[in-house]
Amino acid sequence: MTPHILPLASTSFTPESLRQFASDGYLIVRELASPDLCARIRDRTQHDLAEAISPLEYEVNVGYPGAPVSLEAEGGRTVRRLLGAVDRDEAMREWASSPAVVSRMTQLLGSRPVLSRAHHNCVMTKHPNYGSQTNWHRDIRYWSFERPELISLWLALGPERAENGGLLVLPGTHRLEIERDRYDGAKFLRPDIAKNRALIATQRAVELEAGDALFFHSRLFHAAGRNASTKVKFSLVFTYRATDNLPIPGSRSAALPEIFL
Ligand SMILES: O=C(O)CCC(=O)C(=O)O
Repeated sequence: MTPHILPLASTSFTPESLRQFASDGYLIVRELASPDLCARIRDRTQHDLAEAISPLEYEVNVGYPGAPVSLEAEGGRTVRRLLGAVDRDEAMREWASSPAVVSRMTQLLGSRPVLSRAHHNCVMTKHPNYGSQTNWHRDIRYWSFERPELISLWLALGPERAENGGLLVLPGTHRLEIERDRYDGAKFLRPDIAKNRALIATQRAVELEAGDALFFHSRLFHAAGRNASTKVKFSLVFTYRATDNLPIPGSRSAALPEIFL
C-alpha cells in the first residue's frame, strides 16, 4: 500500500507516522476521540448490553478458549460483540465518519475510505469471568477483497492492557508471507511450531486509554488474552477499504451495503 500523503494538518498523520505504519502495520493515536464522545458511546453500550439489544454475538457463538460451553451454562449469555455499530447509535456513527478518522484513513489507504458493514462494525466487550481468549490471527483470513489491504480502527472506551484482555500485536507481520502449515484449521497460528513461537516472542502489548485509537492493517497478526480485571472492557471497532479495493461478489464481505465516506 503506498500512502497518499496529504498536506500536514491536525487531522493528518505526519510522514514519519506513515512510514511507521508501513513498517509496523499499526499506529496508535492518543486522545483522538473526545471524553464526551467516548462517554456517549459507553452509555449506549452499557444500555444495549443490559437490554441485550440485537444484533449481538455471544461468547458461546465464537467458542474461543474460556468461553462458556452453551447459552444455558453459567455465563452463557455473556456478550462478545454488539454488532451493527454504525446503525446502532448516532455517537458510534459520528466517530466512524469523523474528519479525524476519514482524513487519516484517506492517507493510509491512498483514497477515500469506504466503511464496511460486514466486518467488525461492532463494540467488542470483554467480560472478566466469561470473556474468552483470542489466539494469533490476521483479520483478513475470512474476508474477501480484491487486495488483502484493509485497515481497522479500534477505539478504546476505557483502559486497555494485556491484563484486561487488551490487544497484543506482532509488528511488521502484515508484510510477512506464512506457510499454510503454520496455521491450525481455524487459521490461527499453531503454537506447537518453533517458527511461530519465535514470531510470537516479538509481541507487543497495545496499551490504550479511553479515547485512544489504534489503526491496524488487516494482515497484522494480533491476539488478546482474557480479562483478569474486575471491569468489562469495551472497544468500538470499524473496518475501512480503499475505494478501488472491491469486495468479491457473492462473498460475506459483499453481503451488506457499504458506506462511502
Ligand atoms: O478482543 C479480543 O479478544 C480480540 C478481538 C479480535 O482480535 C478480533 O475479533 O479479530
